[in-house]
Parts: sequence; C-alpha cells; structure tokens
Amino acid sequence: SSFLPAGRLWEDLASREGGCLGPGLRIQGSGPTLDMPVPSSFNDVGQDRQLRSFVGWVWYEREVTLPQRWTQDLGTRVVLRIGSAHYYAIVWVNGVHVVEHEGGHLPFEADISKLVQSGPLSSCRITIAINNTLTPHTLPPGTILHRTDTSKYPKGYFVQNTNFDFFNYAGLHRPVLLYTTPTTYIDDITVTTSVDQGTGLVDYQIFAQGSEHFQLEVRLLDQEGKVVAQGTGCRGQLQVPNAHLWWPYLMHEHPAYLYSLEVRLTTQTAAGPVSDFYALPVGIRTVKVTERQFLINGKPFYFHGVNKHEDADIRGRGFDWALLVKDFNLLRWLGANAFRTSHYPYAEEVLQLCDRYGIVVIDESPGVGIGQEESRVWAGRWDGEREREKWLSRVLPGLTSLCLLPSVDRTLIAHTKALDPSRPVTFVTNSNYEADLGAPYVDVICVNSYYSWYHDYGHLEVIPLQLATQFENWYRTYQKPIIQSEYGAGAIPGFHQDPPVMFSEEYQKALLQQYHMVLDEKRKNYVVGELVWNFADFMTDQAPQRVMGNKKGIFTRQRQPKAAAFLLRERYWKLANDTQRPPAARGSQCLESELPLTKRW
Ligand code: GCB
Repeated sequence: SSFLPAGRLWEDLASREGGCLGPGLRIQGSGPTLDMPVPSSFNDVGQDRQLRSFVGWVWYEREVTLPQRWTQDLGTRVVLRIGSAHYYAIVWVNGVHVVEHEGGHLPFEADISKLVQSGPLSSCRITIAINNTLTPHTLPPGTILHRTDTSKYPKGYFVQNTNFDFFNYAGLHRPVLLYTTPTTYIDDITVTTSVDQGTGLVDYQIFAQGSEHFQLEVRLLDQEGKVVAQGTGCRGQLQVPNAHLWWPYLMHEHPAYLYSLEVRLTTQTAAGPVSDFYALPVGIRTVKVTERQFLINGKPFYFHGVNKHEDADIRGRGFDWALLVKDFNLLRWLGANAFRTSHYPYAEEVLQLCDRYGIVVIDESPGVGIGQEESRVWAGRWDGEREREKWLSRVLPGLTSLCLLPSVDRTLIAHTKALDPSRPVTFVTNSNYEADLGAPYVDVICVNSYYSWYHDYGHLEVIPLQLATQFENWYRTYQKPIIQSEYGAGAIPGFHQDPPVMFSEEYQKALLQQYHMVLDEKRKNYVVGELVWNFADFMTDQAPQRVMGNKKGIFTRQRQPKAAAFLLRERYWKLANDTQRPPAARGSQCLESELPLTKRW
C-alpha cells in the first residue's frame, strides 16, 4: 500500500472533516509516497530518522479488484476487516467514509456491501488515515510537550511523551482483510465450559444478524473428527461424557486438547437455502482460585513463563507468522507454560496458538502508564454507564485464562467479572502493599519487583531478604495467591564479567538465581507463579538507561538465547517435573530436541 505521512497532530483532529478526502481524491499522486508493507509498523521500514519518530497522521491506500460474484450477488455481504491500526484510524472506501476506530490493539470492521455493489465498478479503493498521537485521553496515555523556548527549539517544536517502557510503534500492525458472508450470518459465538464428574459441559450462545428467520445446527467434534454432541438453536448445552480436558503444556500427557464446535446457520431464500458456517476450537477446562492456589481442572497450576512484547527488528509491532511460530518453539524449548501479553492485547492468532500449544495467558489491557493526571481523566469519563461500557469494550481481553485491568477501581473490576464470570481478574502492581487500592478486589495478586537492579545496584545478596519480605507482606495483608509478575536484569548479549557486574550475562543469571531461591520456598505455600521480564530484548524510546532498547530479554531481539535462557530452561523443566506432571507422563510429550533433558529424569 502507499503511504503518505502528513505531519499533523491528533489535536488537529477537528480539521479532518475539512474535506481531506472526497470520492475523487487519491493519495497516490497527491504528494511523495512510500511503499509500505502491511502488516508492519512504519517506523523502521525506511531509512529516515523523521519517519522513525513521526507523530501525527499517516495515510495508507490500496486499490483492489473484487470478484464479480461479490459485487453482483446482493445475497453476499462484503466486509472490510482491519486487524489493528495504531492508534486512531479513519477508513474510506472509494472515497466514502465507512468507519472510525480508537485503540491500537483490537480488530474492527465495516460492512461495505452497499458501496461495492452500487455500480458497475468492481474496484475498491481502501484509504486509511492513522494517527499515533497519545494524549491523556488515549490507552495507553501520553502527552504532547510543546517546546516553546525559541532559543533552543524551532517554532512549533513538540515531542511525544509517554510513561511506558516500549517504543510507540505505529501503522497497520495486523492483517487487513476483505471477506464475505451471506446477508444472514453468524456474528458471534460465546462458549463457556465446566466439568461434572468427568462429563464436559459446553454452554454455547450464538448471535446471528441479518434476519430473524434461520435455523442453527451445532456439532461438537473430537480430534478424530467424530461428532460427540450436537444441538440446535441460539443457546444450549452440549454434554460430552468422558471428556478430554484441555490441560496446559507439561501438565498432562496430552496437553491442549481441542474440540471443534461447528455452527451452521441456514436461511431459506428465493434462490434456495443459503448457509453460513463457522468452526471454533473449544477446550473444556475449569479455572478456580482459592486462598493459596490457582486450579486448572481442579489441580494446582504453577505459572512458569515469561512476559512478552509484540516486537521485532524492522517490522516493529507488525504481525509475522514466522516470528510467532519461532516464539512458540522457544517457549516449548524453555518449558514455559504461561505468558503475559504485556502491555496490550496481542493479535488473536497469538491467543489461538496459545490454545493449541497449551499456554496459559494473562491477557493485558492497553491501560499501561496511567498516572495521576490520566486517572483523573478516566475517572471523569467513567461517570455514565455508557462511558463505562465503552471503556470495558476497549480493555476486555479475548479467550484465555486471566484478564488484566489497569485500574484500581472496585466497580470496574466487579463489572468486568459480571461480563465474564469464567475468568479470574488481576492487575499488575509494583506499588506498596499497604497503599494498593485494587488488591482487595482481584482474584490473584501480581507483583513486580526489581531488587538489585533499580536500587541496591550490584548487591545481589540483599535479594533473598527483600523478596521474602515482599511476599510475606502481600500474603499477610490479602490472603490471596501471588504471582511474581516481573523480575529481571538487563544483559547486553556477549558482555561477560565474573564475578558478575550489571549488564553482563553473568549478572542477569545470578540475579534470577537469587529470586529462584525464595520462589522455591514460597511456592510451597501461596506463590503460584513466576514470569521473567522479559522473553526477548525489545525497543524503547531513547534514554541514557536504555542500550538500544530494553536488554532484560533472556533471548536477544533476534531470538538467540543468552546464558539466562539456559538457566531458566533447566528450572522450568524441573518445575514441570516437580510440581505438575503425573509420574507416568514424564517425558512423553517431548520434542526430539528436548530428549536429552528428559533422559536425565
Ligand atoms: C516494569 C514495566 C515494564 C518495564 C520494566 C523495566 O515494571 O512493567 O514495562 O520494561 O519494568 O524493565 O523497567
């Protein structure tokens, strides 16, 4: 697609109505443009410093020819789907405004049937204007600082300020798709599962659009393709005797068992019956939290995993299948059974792979870096129930086990639970256990700490005392299970120093080892997980304390292991061995590359 940065700010949003684009106007030819791959962030694709740090409106445009069936069969519904556009997007088709969307991490779509079916033309020009400016009203928030001292800065100079530790990559980060359905179609499917004495219970609810007159047939197929239960109508319960449960990776001989829920909607039309069909992978599992434990299918689950980012060379935050599959192979190699989608919702393909690989997810909202000023803004906006709904639709996660909110607002947490009672709720804190306003209302407490990194530099020996105190204080106050949701140290790959000093691979390893001693003690009791910060090195804004980004990855940004990765690999496989797998299942689902480790058992 073509791309034209137009250096205007979010604050100029009002002027977008000023006829920037009419049916006849094309981006192509209206000024210099760049070829821009989709999906990708635009920042690192060019050789241009200004493009890398660009703040304001950019324009994407692409013209496609649609199949005649799409444009001439009025029983076909044509949909434009945008996987994500960071941060604010306005979309036109053939110069006609079709949709606007705020928020850089969730998909949105527009029914464009009428536009593409109105004339003899089968071409479709898609134009998307995107603004990446962050303000106190966005999620995540940011501020624009205008530098007015003309002895230091040119006229009109401004910078984007943020309160989070990752680069504000922007552009069309996920695929842009055109697809069709019949005019009466399956719009949404909600599934919740439970287990009653070995019988899996799958409750479904199907939302259809387009007409009131349709039939719905539902079938549940096992992995061999055998139909194990069926039903009809918009809602119901399927019963699966002797169900194969969905177990996390390394917790069962056959982890991540998925059934397929097939939904067929049929409508009668003048031309005969027409159907829409959707197949949804479904795992049957239960999740429960007690005072000391996180239970999956009634068994204690210990999170041993990582925090991630959607981040890589060149493509920035852009979706890439090869990268994604590499990351999942690294997670398996590491023996990780969980990760947190720090600091925003990830692409739905990521969640689908988690379901398939048996990875438990803490799915995070984009509410990171909310300081006092932004809290006031949001508090103001939460007043009406409609505003609250709007907020929730932007922070609620997708499929998986834990959902994470940015807020310390009691009613917000209660409301989230009411919308989805099947998932525990948490938020990640590094605040003081006494001052924390949210901990009384969440199911699991997630605590970050950076002992011997952001203070007591180099003094690894203080970690055991400080970490034990941290856990004891939180548990004594709230009696809830605790996850060490972040800990870590920066290591520049290839920097070696022994005895260890900060930024060497040895220091990163030694710091993790100090944490592990305490975790091993406390996991006997109420600590239910540890997630290292971070899976891989990632890009941040430039600052003297960042060395071409944050170097706390146990893998480099190119996904090569540092020394700490080997340490964690030993630990995670041992943890799986110690705490989760029934003895008979040991080693049975290992990949070939994992065999040397399993032999040692
Ligand atoms: C944190 C943040 C994370 C940072 C990390 C660090 O607490 O949640 O975004 O990157 O610390 O390395 O400072």
